[in-house]
Amino acid sequence: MTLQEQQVAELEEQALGEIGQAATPEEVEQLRVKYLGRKGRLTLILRGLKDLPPEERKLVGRKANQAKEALEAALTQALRTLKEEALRAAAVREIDVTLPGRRHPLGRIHPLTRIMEEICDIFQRLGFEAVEGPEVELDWYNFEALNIPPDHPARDMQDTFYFNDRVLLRTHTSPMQIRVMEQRRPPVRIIAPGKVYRRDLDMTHSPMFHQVEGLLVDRDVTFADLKGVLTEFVHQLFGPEVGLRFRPSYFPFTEPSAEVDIACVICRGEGCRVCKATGWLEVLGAGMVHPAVFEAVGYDPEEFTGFAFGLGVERFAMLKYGIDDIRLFFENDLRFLKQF
Ligand code: 2NM
Repeated sequence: MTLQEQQVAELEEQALGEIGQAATPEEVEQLRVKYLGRKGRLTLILRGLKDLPPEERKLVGRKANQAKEALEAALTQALRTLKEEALRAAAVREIDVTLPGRRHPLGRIHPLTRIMEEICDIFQRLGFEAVEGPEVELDWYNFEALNIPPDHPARDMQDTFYFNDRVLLRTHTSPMQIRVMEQRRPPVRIIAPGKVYRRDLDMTHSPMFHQVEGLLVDRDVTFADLKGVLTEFVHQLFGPEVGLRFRPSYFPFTEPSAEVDIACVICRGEGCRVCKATGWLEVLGAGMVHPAVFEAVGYDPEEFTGFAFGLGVERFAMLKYGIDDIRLFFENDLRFLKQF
């Protein structure tokens, strides 16, 4: 081996050693310049080949070119390895398992949904089955079968959303009770929760609101059963101390009919703005199912009696949470909803 060949071999060995030691992509780049740059040590040797005698030029040239290829391969490999290590280190830094977790914003159950579930739970424990049905109803189910004659004020265009003279948005959930009675024989014990629609809008009325209506039909059902069930319901929802009173009233679908008041839950009966200084809050309508309703569904009113009741869910929620404007339930303002 000539002296020149010896030098190339040593240079290659030194360079490969240094490349193996390089700790960063920048250091690798510096080594590329040092050996293969325009004034690099191997570049200078290759450029000096032309001054060598032909025999030596051939031998040293081959050796130098092999060294150049070896260095280029080593540099590329070193760069790739270092970049992979850098990426892996960065990933470890980003997935810091010691960081406390970030909290996701939690949704909440809407106050109306909550009250609705509480109400249904109480009646379900008393043996009532919850049934749901269409909000777009037929005149028959919403009015006719409920003993509401064609000239009754409740049918007025002022109150009811009509699609045509037979099809409408239900104004109460009692149509479901007609549907169930048409399909089953007594005993019937159901509640019908859901959305209802009336042409009405102010602080205490919304064109869409929620009702729960109940129905119990069997042999020998009396007004005392009605009082017992509603008293138990009010006591479970508002507390066992709350007083009730049943006032005579009128509904086309019940006879006799009653309106049910509870002692004002705001002032405990002392008299305040919410109870208009009466000490009482009207919270339920109720009564014994009218014989004409039983006849409409094919029940014999001589064989069966029953009671029914209805309540507005928004009113209950407003009383329970002290809310004075019904529209708050439907604006979906998070400042309101977050409080529940
Ligand atoms: C009320 C008040 C009184 C009621 C009656 C019926 C049916 F279908 F059995 F006839 N369902 N709901 C009723 C009775 C509803 O809401 C204030």
